Amino acid sequence: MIGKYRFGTPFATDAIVRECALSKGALPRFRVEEKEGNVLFSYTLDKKDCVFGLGEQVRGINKRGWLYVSYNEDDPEIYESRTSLYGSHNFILVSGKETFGVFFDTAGKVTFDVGYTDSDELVVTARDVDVYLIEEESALEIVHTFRGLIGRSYIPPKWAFGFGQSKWGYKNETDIREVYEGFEKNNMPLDMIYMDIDYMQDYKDFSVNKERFPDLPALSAELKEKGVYLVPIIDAAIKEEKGYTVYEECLKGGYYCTDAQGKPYTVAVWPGESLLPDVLDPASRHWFGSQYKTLLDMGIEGFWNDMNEPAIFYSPGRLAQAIDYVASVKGQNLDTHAYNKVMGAVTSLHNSPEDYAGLHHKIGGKRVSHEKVHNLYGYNMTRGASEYFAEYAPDRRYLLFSRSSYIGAHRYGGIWTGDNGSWWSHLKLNVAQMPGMDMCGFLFTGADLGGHGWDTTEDLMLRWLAFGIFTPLMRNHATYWVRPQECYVFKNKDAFRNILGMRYSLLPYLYSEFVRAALNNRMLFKPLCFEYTQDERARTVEDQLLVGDSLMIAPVVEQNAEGRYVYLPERMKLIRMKAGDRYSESVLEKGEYYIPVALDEVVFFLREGKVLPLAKPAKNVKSLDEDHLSWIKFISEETTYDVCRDDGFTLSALEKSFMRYTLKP
Ligand code: MIG
Repeated sequence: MIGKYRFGTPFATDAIVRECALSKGALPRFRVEEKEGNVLFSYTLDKKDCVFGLGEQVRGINKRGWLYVSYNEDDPEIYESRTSLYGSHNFILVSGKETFGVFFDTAGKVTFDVGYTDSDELVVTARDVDVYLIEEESALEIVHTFRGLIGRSYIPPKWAFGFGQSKWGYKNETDIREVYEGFEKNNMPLDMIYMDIDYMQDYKDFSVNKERFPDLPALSAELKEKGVYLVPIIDAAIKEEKGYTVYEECLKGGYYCTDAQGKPYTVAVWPGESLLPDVLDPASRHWFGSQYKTLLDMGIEGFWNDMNEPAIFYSPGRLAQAIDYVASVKGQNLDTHAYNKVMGAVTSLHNSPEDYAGLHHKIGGKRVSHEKVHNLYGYNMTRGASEYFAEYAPDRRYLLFSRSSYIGAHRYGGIWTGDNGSWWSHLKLNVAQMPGMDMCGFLFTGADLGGHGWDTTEDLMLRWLAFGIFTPLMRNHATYWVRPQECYVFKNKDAFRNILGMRYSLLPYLYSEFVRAALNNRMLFKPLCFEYTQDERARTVEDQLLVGDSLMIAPVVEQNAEGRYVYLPERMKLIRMKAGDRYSESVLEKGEYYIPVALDEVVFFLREGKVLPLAKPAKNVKSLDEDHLSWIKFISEETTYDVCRDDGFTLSALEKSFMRYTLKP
């Protein structure tokens, strides 16, 4: 059951796909009050209530006990103290004494005080917002109804479920070949090599540096032949440079964000002074999307959209002011406060609220300040690309994922969780983020495995990969200034080969479960208590997840740990695997266990009454042999399992492409 309640005059976000009439009467369950132009929605939590959701956010699976702000933010220092990340996913599920879901659909800022100010109070602050209240029998059914409201999740091509290697700093064809050969020589599987901003000419979108990549189409074709796809990055901003066609077209068509008077609003990012395409305007969005053609024509079939919060390093006007200010104190004896003011003048330039207020979009013929619609930018950049792909090659699936997002973007692409750190705490965060993102429709997601910033270590990399083999987007990515972390640079190569190989063994299962979850608006990663609803202990489990219908995982997320404590909410079969071979399985009763987990093995749990198909480890998705599956079973009667065996590229064939297997005990 869905109720819809309107407060103020919200901008259309296009988050929902099903028309929904406004409900009569007041919003149930919440106390609603107005304060300084905002609307406050308050709900008193019972002592044992949990609050789930919020998609890509900081902290645990249960969001209770912290303050969360939906205001898309590019900040690579993801400390526990943060309140915003790159996405705004305003759906929460209160579970406990009463169970219900609420979606706050607004393009602007929303604050979720989930027992932060007062441990028993949930207070959501927004303005100009449509509130959808969803009531069903269970958490899973609430999520299902919500997902029906927001529409079907994006499904990438099958090769995108392989493993991808990335690092900021692969600057030319030689570097890319070196990565390919690193995997090839070490007999490690690989499906994608990512290209970061260095492939471009002077950081210009849709350009290729000819010296570094003399023949990108040839390179792409050659690697594809070997089963490896090149996946370039696309940044939001367009360099201002006379003669650069993309810029010239942008200017001529008026496809840019403006100031309040309608003049182009210059911002500076990687390419220096740039314009932001006004992706909130349908014509501009279409134009921006059509630019991907340049790379599509070169044989590129996958993209990652970056810097689309949008990130702004500075704007020339404000930079000039800052420089003037700094110059004005030259020669003065600065005390700490005065010195901090000087520092602040410069460090406050990026992503500044003033620039967001100054930037304007065209919406319905009117000029609207960016600050009111901030959270929709990355969403619409990705939407533009996806809508264009559908024109370019109808029915073909492309790989596309974005850094910034809002609910609705889940129909057009996946997301990655941005610039995490090579910290054990971020491996744990990665685990906790998965179900929240699933609830909000973002099924094709993953983190930078091994960590993006700071130096990783071999054990962290292995543990992270052992979790990452379960995440739909499986990519090892890092920033340029950290030590190398390609899988083949480490000492224990067998361990890496084993774990990467396991991804491919599990692919028939993971892919089938993913496609089914997407087609049926279901979750792929579930908190334990969503299935074991009567189990009080399950409600407190923050570092174990159900993956699809058959499996439970309990990743090791601590340095030097040789195993971990695991809670089994029911009888399960413990499976230990190495390189696609199961070498031990044992049935454990419901309860708490200490489970040893070696660095080079993958351990998971098969639920009772379920089966798991396995393939042999493969070099890449293209060469995966799904004609010869083996099965792990924990059944006492005949059971069926449907494996998705589509061509891996087309969209319309998916529903009819499941192959049914009948398994005997
Ligand atoms: O300002 O393109 O999150 O994955 O490597 C940094 C360089 C810009 C941020 C992305 C990261 C990428 C990096 N980008």
